[in-house]
Amino acid sequence: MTAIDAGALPRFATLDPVTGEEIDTFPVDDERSVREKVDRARRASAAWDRLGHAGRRQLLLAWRRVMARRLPEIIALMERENGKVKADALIEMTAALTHLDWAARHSGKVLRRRRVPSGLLMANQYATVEYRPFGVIGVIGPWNYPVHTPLGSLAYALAAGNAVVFKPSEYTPAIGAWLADTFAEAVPGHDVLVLATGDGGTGAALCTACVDKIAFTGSARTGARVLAACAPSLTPVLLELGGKDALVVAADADVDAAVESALWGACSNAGQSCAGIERVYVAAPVYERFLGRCAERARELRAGTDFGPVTMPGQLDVIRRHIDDALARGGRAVVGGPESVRPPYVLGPVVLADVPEDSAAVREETFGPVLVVNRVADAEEGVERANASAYGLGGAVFARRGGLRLAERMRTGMVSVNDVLSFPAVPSLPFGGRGASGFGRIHGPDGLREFTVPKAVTRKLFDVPLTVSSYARGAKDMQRLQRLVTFINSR
Ligand code: TXE
Repeated sequence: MTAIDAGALPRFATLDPVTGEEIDTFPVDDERSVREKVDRARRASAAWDRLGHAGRRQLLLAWRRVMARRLPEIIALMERENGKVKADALIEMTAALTHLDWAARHSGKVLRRRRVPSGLLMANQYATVEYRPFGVIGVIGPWNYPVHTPLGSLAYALAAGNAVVFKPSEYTPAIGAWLADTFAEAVPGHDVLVLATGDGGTGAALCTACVDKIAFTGSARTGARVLAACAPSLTPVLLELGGKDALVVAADADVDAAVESALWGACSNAGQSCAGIERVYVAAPVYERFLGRCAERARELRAGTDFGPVTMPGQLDVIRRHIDDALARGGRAVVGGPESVRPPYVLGPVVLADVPEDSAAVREETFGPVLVVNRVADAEEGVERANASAYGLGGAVFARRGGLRLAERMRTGMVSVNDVLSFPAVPSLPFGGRGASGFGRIHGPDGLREFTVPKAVTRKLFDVPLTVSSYARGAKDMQRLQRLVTFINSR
């Protein structure tokens, strides 16, 4: 982020990661301006809530239509500000619009008030549960999927009836501004998507600006900071952090299909996907075949055509360190190597084999087009090694038989069988991880509920001839209650 002092708030520039050219400048929102924006969102939130699910559905679908109409514009901006190749930008927009559509259409069904059984002892109560919006949600977004990832919070939070203050990554503020701009065009008069721009300081200010919940996507390290910043005010947080996803290839797998998926899972979006494939564990009987085919196909892929540059310059140092460390510890570079790292690109996929499990390339998030391929005795051992990670976001299994059983044993929030990265595109599925990958869920019914407070209401329908919760009760009432409890619980 380049600081430029101008006007009341300092401004920062957003740059094209390939040419280094300035794209635009944005204000660095400070504590005061963030607080003002939260107040603004709060003032708008009541009317948004009153619209109800049907009213919001119309407006959110209108937003979806505006974004669809302006698709070429955002794809060009994603290519420019984020460095994505066109295909990656289009895939991201496809998934993002699918989620917005799903959230708009399903919030009523999932969240509206419904009657629940009140039980034998409380049969005189009409019991209902309803999922009410929190009020104002602070969304702190990343740069790697600058539309799809924040929209996983924005669309679901808005559909649930909240207002949102959105702080996009300092690497993609123009894309964040485009989201706010299209919303304002589609939904005039409802100031419920308020943009705050800046770096980590602005994000930190949002955590302490009296929002009702923070939805954060980013690194595990910053996630821990967000959690600590929210602790004193007991502000709840949703944390979507990184991953070190593994693909397990069983001896009976379709090896060619597994190779294609492994390479796409590792290289799409230049490997900058929280749920990208970074490790592959291949059963010994098909290991050499997998590695040979993987090397052949990897040599055909090119940066600039098949995937874009690395968006954040500092990431190239991480990628190079992981490659160097893997080789120093006895791993083999089968395709590419340290020389593949040429700013702003990793020139082609780097395939490393037989990398010790204690290497940085196996343990830490690489976030680049680098694939570690290791041999295991069988798929069971592959799952064990996959699970020996601090992260627990997603993963994949390739097997002709028993794939679901292996998927069940993966210690992650999501798994694809005979495919990769299919779960984020299914809007009714929850997205999120465990361990160092964070907690809470976006997407699907769980993602809608994440932005709500369950509200339990009981309404007394009639008096019963047994007085318990009143001091008008007598000894007889207690005797009858005891008989009743014994009868009910002895069945
Ligand atoms: O993340 P940060 P960065 C991983 C990936 C990447 C690394 C660093 O490995 O290389 O994290 O990326 C805001 N309080 N992922 O530096 O710092 C910040 O302004 C509140 C995986 O981009 O976590 C930005 O908007 N907010 C991940 C957002 O947090 C703060 C996606 C993310 O920044 C803050 C991104 C603070 N103290 C990175 N400091 C995924 N899950 O896909 C910074 N921010």
